[in-house]
Amino acid sequence: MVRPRAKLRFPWSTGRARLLPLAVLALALTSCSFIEIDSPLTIFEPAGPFAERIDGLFWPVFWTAVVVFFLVQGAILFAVFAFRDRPGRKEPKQTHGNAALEITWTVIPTLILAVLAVPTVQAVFDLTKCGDDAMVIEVIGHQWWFEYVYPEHGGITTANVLVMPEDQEVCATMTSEDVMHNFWIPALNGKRYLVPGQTTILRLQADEPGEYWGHCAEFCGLSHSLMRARAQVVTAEEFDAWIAAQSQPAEVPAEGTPEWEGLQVFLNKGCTACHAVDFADGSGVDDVVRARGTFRGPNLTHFASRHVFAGAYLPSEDIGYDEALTEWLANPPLVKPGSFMPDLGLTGEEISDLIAWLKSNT
Ligand code: HEC
Ligand SMILES: [Cu+2]
Repeated sequence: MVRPRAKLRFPWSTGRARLLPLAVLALALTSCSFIEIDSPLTIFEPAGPFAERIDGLFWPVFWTAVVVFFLVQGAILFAVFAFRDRPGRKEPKQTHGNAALEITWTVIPTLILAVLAVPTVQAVFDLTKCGDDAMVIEVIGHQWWFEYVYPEHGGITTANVLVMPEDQEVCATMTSEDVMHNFWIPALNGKRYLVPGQTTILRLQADEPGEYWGHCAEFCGLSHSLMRARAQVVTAEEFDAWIAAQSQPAEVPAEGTPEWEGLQVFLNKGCTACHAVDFADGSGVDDVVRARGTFRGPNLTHFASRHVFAGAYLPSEDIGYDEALTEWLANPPLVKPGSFMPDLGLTGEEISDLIAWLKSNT
């Protein structure tokens, strides 16, 4: 029997619509971060052993998938074209089920998955436990900034920028003070949750000094998209110098200077309800270190040494440091939606004095 043949017309087989598949492909490709080399959150530039471990799993799995994809799609296309209906062709023999074929196409994927599972499971276990020589740094998630505490270095407390030495494993010991967050510095390792009331760990290590960007990877509220992380990897000597500098208490500025005026604003406008600054005993300023475990903002003792603030979101490409700080102090929730630092109704002069004082906290 010769069946009548309908001419197939797909919407994309006519006119300008022919470009549609191309446009879809282009759109799909733009989502591949490796095309844009500058992308700070690319997973394709591992910078240390733990990220390399994951990268080393990714590529074999990827290429296996590529081979399977082309074999399967090739077989489908071959069947479609080789056995297509043609004038004069007889209806082929109809079959149902083929035990040998079905067992083959079940066993082969099972074997592939079993082989890939061995290094995968090994890596999962290896990345779950920190090494014995790792340096512990606590990472505490807040809406919307990361706090870092160095328990092996006198409990130095900082925010936004995780300073760590090169070639040294850091055991990030992580928790959250509010909702779930997720710490992710793609060049150094995969993602791991920060869970309130629990401690999770993440191994971090970088081979070279440099700046590695990260981001909170769990939707955690209004300003989740502005909750960034940054690892500043330095040489061992630079790290020791940083520890020494951060261990110093904050200095009390000379009376009458703008810095001193700024400190007065800080002490008298309610800032100390949320922000700690570590002054030396007997410095004449009350030691305003707050107990941990309560609601708090970033420790401001060495604020200016961090160069970024508000969850490493500011300053940004289009707004400089002083300008960003002015906008921040004038109305934080306007800059960072939902921010728990309120608009404290500061005057222009109070803000400029505060900035002078904040910038002297190096
Ligand atoms: C109710 C609590 C609260 C009060 C009061 C408060 N802040 Fe904040 N502050 C925060 C929180 C929370 C953040 C972090 C916000 C973020 O990044 O999302 C912050 C961030 C900051 C930052 C950026 C710090 C960094 O490293 O990211 C500065 C500077 C700052 N506050 C200064 C002040 C000053 C000055 C005052 C007083 C005029 C003040 N804050 C009052 C809660 C508060
Ligand atoms: Cu978060």
